[in-house]
Amino acid sequence: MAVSSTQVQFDSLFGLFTYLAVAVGIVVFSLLIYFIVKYREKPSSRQPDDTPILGKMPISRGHARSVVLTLSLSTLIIVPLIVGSFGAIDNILTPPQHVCQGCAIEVTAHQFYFQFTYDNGTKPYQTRDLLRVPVGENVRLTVTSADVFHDFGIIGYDIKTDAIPGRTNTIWFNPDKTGNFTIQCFEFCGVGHYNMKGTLMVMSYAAYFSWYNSTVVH
Ligand SMILES: [Cu+2]
Repeated sequence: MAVSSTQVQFDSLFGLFTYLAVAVGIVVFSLLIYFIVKYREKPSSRQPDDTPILGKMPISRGHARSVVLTLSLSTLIIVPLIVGSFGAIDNILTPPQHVCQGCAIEVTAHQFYFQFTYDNGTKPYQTRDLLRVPVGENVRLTVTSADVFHDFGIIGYDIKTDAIPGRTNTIWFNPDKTGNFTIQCFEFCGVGHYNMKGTLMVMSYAAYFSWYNSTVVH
C-alpha cells in the first residue's frame, strides 16, 4: 500500500515495467518452446538454404518484414516506459513552489545523526533524528550535510537523496497516512553509519500544527 503521493507514482511505474516484462517473457518463452519442438532434429532434417558456409558470402535472407515488425513492437513497448520514467523523475525532482508554513524543513546530516530545522518565524526550532510532518500536506525537504557525504532516505517512502556539504538537494512528498517510518543514512559515512537512523512521524493535521505552534518562541 502506498503511503505518499510520490510513492504512488513509483509503484505504478514499477507495476507497468513488471507487467510488460512478464508479458514479453511469456511471448518469448512460448515461442522458444514452440520452435524447439517444431524444429527439433529429425532423421529427415536438412540444412536450411541460408545456413552460413565458411568462405562464402551469405545469400540475401530477405527478412525485412520481421525486422520492421520486431522494431515497431519494441518501440511501442519502450516509448511508454521512457515517457513514464521521465514523467516520474520530473515530478519527483520538481517540488511544489508553495508549501504550507511548517512544511518546508531543512535536513542537515551529521556524523552520525540527522538534524531537522523548522522555520517558525522566530527562532528556528531543531530536532534530532525525529522528523515530524503533517498528513495530507506537501512537505518539502532541503537536504545538506555538515561534514561528510551522507544519503538521506525514508524506508517505505521510496525516497532518497544525497546529503552533500555545501550543496542542497530538495525532495518532496505528500503523506497519505499517519504513522512512523524509518529514516536511514544510505551512504557509508564512518564508523557510526550503521546506526545513523531516525524516525519520520506523520501526524494528523491538528496534532502537527499544535506541536509546530508550540515551538514558536513568543
Ligand atoms: Cu551518514
